[in-house]
Parts: sequence; structure tokens; C-alpha cells
Amino acid sequence: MITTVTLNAAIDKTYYVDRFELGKVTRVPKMHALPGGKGINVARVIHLLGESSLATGFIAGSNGRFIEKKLTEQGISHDFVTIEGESRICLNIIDRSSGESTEILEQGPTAAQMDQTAMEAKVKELAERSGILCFSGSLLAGVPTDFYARLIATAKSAGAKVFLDTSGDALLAGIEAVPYFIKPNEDEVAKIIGHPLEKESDLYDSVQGLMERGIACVVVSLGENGSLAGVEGQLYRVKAPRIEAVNTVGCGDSFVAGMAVGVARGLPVEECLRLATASGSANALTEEAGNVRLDDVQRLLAEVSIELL
Ligand code: TA6
Repeated sequence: MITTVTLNAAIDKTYYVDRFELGKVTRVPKMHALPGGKGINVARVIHLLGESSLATGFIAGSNGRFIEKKLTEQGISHDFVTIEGESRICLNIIDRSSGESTEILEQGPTAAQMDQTAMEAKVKELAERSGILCFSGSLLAGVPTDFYARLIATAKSAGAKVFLDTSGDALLAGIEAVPYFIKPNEDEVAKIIGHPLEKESDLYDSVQGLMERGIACVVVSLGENGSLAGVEGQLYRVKAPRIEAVNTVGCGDSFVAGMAVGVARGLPVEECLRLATASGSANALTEEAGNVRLDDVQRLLAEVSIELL
């Protein structure tokens, strides 16, 4: 089983509008509302790829109950810690005239000290029966910056492989606990190494450096250009298929899901990267965030190119 942890779970609402203009009334002819937040998206895509997943994290209020109900309807196992307040809504407004996407992300509830203790216990219990634990998304209010580092240490000592997909200070603190997998973008890599990336070789050296720190799998996302991946000491340049994107929100989460499925199945590195990249691209072909069609993933697998550097 692969467990995903979403500290700040959300209802992801996607609004498709004819034209979005600030300061004007905008009618919404079409919308989707799904359980979201990065880790929940990862759990859904793992499930769609045919592996067993379980979603945990913090939920609150009536939005939290909506998240549980919809996950149950989608056949995705869940075991959340319920806290005071209200889970957030994350809004993505897609302007059909320009194709532009605008995200508005609420802050969400606050976790008290006893909630954090409950989450540490939940992670320990679930890590004991999961091969992989994926921690995804921003921290919620109330938790310390090193909360992921603490949860990673707990999960690792229970024997699970840990994936971490977060940003900013939570990422900087989290990598101190040496997860198995991270997925920073170029700006985040620059923040980790403490200076700007001036030439291509700076990026290569940084990925090598992170692998030398014990992180087995470092994937730097390069947007629609694919990624640079460092796995077990080797560097790979991965090129994503050319597609007509409908909604790119959740592509990173779908990539993480594909990678976790590949690792759980014991696939060779290149096949893991291929499945992850095809899943990320397939997400962009659906209207909902964090969703893939299996036939798209299967078709796109052949269109991913991987070069050993
Ligand atoms: O990756 C897209 C997304 O998962 C949205 O679904 C939305 O819920 C958002 O990210 C949340 O990101 P955050 O980093 O705030 O947890």
C-alpha cells in the first residue's frame, strides 16, 4: 500500500469561465469540485493507475466531511485526523478565451499541539503497513517548519520509503531528514544550494550534491520541457510528450503518483520516470486537477524520451 499525507487537505474547485476579468462579475457555466490538496491528488492517481492507496492528513468541518465522502465514492481509502475549523477551498479559474489559469488558495485550519501529536501517531501506524509514504503540499498553520522532517524520521524508522513534494522552508527542513524522493523546481534547487543557478552544469552539480547527501531520487521539474532526474548516482534528461493542455493543475502530483507506483512495482529507473512523466502529461489532458485517464497514460508512455547523461 502507498499512503499519502496531505496536511492541508482541500476541496479543489475548477471553474471554467468564458472570460475572467478582475473587478468584473464572472458567471461560471462549468465547474468541478474534488477532494484535493497535493497528497490527495497523488492518492487518487495511484488508485487510477491500479495500485492500492490510502489518504491521510488533517481535515476539518463540513468541507472535511465532503472530502471523506467523495473519496469513499471514488473508492479511495482514507484515514484522516479531524481537527477544529474548516478545510480550505483551492480555486482554479480557467479562462477559456486565453487558456490562462488563476489559482486562489485559502489558508485552511490551524493544527493545535495535540493534533500534531495525533498526526505523528497516525504516520507511525500507517508507515508500519505501507511500503511508501508520500508527503505532499504546504504545511498548515500552527505546525513548525520542521514538521515534515519529524514525520519523515517517524516514517523511515517504521521502515517506509519516503517521498517529499513541498516547497520553501518546509522543503529545506524536510530534506534534512533525507527522504528517498524530492521534486524541487529550479528556483527551489537554487534556494537549497544557497546561490542562483547560472549555467546548466550548476543544476547537474546540485542534483549530484543532493544525491550525495543520501536522497536517492531527485527530480527537478522543468515544466512542459520535462525534468532532470538524478537517481542512484545517475543523471537522466527526461522529455515530456507534446500535448494540448486543458488544465495543468495537478500535473506534479500525478508525476509523483506515477513515480511511487513505479517504485512500488519495482520497475527499472527509466520505466519509473516514463510512467511518472506520462502520468503528469495525462493529467493535463483532463478538466479536473489530479486526475488521469489510464488509456492516455498508456498512449503517452511511448512518447516520453529518456536520455542517460
Ligand atoms: O498541485 C495542485 C494542488 O494540488 C491543488 O490541487 C491545490 O489543492 C494546491 O496544489 C495546494 O497546494 P499547497 O502547496 O498549498 O498544498
